[in-house]
Amino acid sequence: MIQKILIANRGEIALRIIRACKEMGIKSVAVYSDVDRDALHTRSADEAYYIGESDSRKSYLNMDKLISVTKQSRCEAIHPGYGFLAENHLFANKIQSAGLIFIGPDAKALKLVADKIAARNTVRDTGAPIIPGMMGKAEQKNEFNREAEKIGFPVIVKASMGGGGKGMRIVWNAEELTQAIELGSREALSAFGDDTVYIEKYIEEPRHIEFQVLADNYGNVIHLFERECSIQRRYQKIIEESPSCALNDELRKRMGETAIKIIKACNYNNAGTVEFLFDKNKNFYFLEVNARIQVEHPVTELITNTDLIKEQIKIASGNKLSYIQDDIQQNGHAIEARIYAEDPNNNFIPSPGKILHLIEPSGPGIRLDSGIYEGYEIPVFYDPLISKLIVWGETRDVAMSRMNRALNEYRIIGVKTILKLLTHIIKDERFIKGTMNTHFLDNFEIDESNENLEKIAAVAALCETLVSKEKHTPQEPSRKTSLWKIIGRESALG
Ligand code: MV4
Repeated sequence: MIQKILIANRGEIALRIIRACKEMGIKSVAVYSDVDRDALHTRSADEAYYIGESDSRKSYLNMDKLISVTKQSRCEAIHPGYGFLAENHLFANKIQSAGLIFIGPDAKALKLVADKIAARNTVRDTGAPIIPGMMGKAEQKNEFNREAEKIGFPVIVKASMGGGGKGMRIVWNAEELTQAIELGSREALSAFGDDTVYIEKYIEEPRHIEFQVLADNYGNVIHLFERECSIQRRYQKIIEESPSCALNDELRKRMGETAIKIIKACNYNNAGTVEFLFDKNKNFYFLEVNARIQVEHPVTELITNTDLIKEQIKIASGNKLSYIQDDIQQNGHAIEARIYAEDPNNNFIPSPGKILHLIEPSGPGIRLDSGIYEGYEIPVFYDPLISKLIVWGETRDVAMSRMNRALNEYRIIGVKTILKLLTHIIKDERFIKGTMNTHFLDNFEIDESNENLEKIAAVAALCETLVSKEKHTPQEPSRKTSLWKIIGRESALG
């Protein structure tokens, strides 16, 4: 087994990996930028090394620096987490060339699944369903017009090296096509350094359902069932759950077997996710392979009783899978809500700043994967995801009530967050019935009429805390409804 791991990441996922290392008796090494000197991951690892300026290009994306610190600290392996360099095949290659272990897929598999056209070809050859569309690069511009007529409108323009929706364009008729190709390929070039685009049939109002897989270095592959990830905005997931309300046992079995077939065809190893689009007629289509541990992995861990980070480390150490497919059972229901420090009333712009006051939910069925603490300053430089609240219940109803209860316990004062939006989402009839699709949050309006009252109460509550701290005397309860209740999610007026 690997004895010492460098974690090339920050925030909640760095902490998640450090915790797995501690439980496995593996030494952990954190890396930090200027602004992350006081971050939790920096404090929690066995050792921490400074790697550069706050701009991630100067620190968390600096491959050579990361590899030199790995050697200097005598680590044998690097865990990339998600984002940053997690799916970069050049990084995986460099690590291997340096005689170190990349805790993730082989560079070759990473390279294959990053190329959407190449992945579509590999998947088609397995007989798995793919979205009707182009299977190669267009040699001439007029090829797009011919293909679009063959596929039928609407079509979608995608960047072959793309991800996260960049370079994507929905095209409803032939007149719009030429410009969409032009704009899409320009956007693809600046975002991915490659202007290759292709077109597919546009699937309207699909659900996004993905399967977690584990593959060892000896060709053994299992799936750990699905996650429903349809509730998102601008390709950023907000709520995920497992099982998905859309699947029955027959579909679930078919999709799981398809995911395994795809992973085998790609010679993919370690943890990964096979994404599917699921249409109104219950057809599913391969979308892409995510070659990393994902943000929403805890949902799978809670319903399958597994630890995916430990499995990643064991696989990278050269162990065979410790499970066969029949060992993996779905038990109960899990829901994850992502807490972003963003302003829901101002187009979700990031809301960096100091956490002035923090109360975290706990109790039965609650898991909180968080990277913050009271007094911590959320930097502007990185992703605004600050914590993940994951709940488990024996049924979906129990999990939903538990999520509601936990969101109501949560208090984050000092920065704007989407906490309140989350409480509205889980009370939405479409969520309760489980009939959501990827357009769930389009035109989603919430009533923030108590917003001012909350602000005033927050200031008053802070004053009260400061005064009581100064006096060193316990605060007498002076009113029936505490200020803390007012600033909570349950309105004191209601
Ligand atoms: C699609 C699609 C509909 N039809 N492809 C968005 C991110 C990128 N990875 C793939 N995406 C989509 N591809 C076809 N042919 C709709 C989306 C899409 C989406 C996919 C998954 C999760 C959320 C989404 C939100 C909007 C659009």
